[in-house]
Amino acid sequence: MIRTLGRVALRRGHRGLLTGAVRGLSTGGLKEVLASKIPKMQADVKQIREKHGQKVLGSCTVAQAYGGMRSVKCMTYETSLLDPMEGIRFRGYTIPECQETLPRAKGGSEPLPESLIWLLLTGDIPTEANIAGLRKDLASRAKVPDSVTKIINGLPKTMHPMSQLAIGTLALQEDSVMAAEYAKGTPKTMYWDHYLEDTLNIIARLPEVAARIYCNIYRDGKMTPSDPSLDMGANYSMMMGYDNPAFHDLMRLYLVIHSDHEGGNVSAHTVKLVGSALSDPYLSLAAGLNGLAGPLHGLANQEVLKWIKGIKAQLDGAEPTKDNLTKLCWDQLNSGKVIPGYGHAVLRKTDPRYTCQREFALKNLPDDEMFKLVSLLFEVVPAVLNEQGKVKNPWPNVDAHSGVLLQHYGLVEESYYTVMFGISRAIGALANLVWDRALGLPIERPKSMTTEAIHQLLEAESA
Ligand code: CMX
Repeated sequence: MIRTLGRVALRRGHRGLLTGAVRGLSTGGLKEVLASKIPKMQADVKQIREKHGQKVLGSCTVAQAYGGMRSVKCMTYETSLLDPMEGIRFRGYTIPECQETLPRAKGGSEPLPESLIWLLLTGDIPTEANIAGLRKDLASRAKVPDSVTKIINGLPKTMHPMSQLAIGTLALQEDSVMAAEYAKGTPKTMYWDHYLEDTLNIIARLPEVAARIYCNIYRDGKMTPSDPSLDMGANYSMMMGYDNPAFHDLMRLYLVIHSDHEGGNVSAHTVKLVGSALSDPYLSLAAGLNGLAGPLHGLANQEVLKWIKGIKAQLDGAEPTKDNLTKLCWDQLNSGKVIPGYGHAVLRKTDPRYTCQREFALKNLPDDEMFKLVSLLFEVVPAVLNEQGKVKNPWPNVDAHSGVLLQHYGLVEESYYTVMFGISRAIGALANLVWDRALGLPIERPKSMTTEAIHQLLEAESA
């Protein structure tokens, strides 16, 4: 099949793609699909750049330059797009549409993460056969080298799980196809192929690295061996010691919804930025994970659970009410802290990633005490934040809900939560990175200004 595709590519004159299509492992049909789509997309982007290169997408004000570049349209990102009111679309599909359309595990009710990997990489809803091929391919890549396991096992148990995940990702880098091929002088037309190989190897291996970190820190190092015949959600859960099918379904949902949130967020943009220097996917992802580990970004899921546990402790057995929760929210704000899990730099409505987790809870754990607390906070926090009058978006984001679901099934160690976010974010950010290389995007280099230079600009304009 791969050879046939190679011949077709040669006939069409895609010499770079020919070599791309014939090298390495079969990817369960995935590489073939990409190889057929990339030339069309390359031609489309070439035409847009030639014909409309001077069209202005947006401007950048002084306020935006000092203000975290909010809303400045200055990059492309192919795998997802975020609308402030509607929320995320993965390759054009909303979360409810993904839940409806993407293939599920037998007996499960949430989309398979493998189906999202296919969707993000190709833009197509996969068939069952596509998924079977991809799972087989990922299984063939899943072995984590002993040297990597040794490095993870040697880390102090007190080191934060996110630091361990970044180290584990870097330890895997020794196997980078891109790094090895670049050293040999691979042509540019092959970059996407090498990035795809690395991406699939990372996606296949990272769950075991993450599960080992979990078991080392919280379970005396006893890890259930990987069973690559299971889907990614079930296998990752089992390796961590969770055999409840409902938890496996939650894990599938978790891995799908955290995967991608367009290109401007800290983790996705870091992966894109670092990758633009042709740093291989391991190096790029490790950098992105370090951004995800910040409390205003992915670490917020840890902070939410800590905060909610603190609320419970302060209530000291008293029934949570709108009144006592309102007071505790003000205490949090008045102590100079943010309310974790609320607000967003782009969204201006409740995050659909929050909503789908709430629906999961309503279906599976409606009587959970912590879920009831989170639900009551949903009624209280937006009013408090609105009254405070600073936030642009008082509504909950993805992190306001995830921990409460996990703790229901026994995963109570909140310092681990961001690791799971990282496993998922790897899927989206790396899928986009493959396309960045396929489209030949150059190294990123936006212009910065000093305050002195801004003064000079203003003086020149007023002269
Ligand atoms: N609690 C208290 N204050 C908040 C707030 C919150 N949840 N969200 C925003 N604010 C404050 C900001 O700190 C800012 O205050 P200053 O003017 O004093 O600096 C002001 O409101 C305006 O901020 P904004 O424009 O509404 O929000 P930003 O785009 O600057 O920041 C975010 C977005 C997510 C960092 C912010 O809402 C926040 O800190 N939320 C809590 C942390 C969190 O949940 N992060 C996870 C986001 C999702 C993710 O990436 O995983």
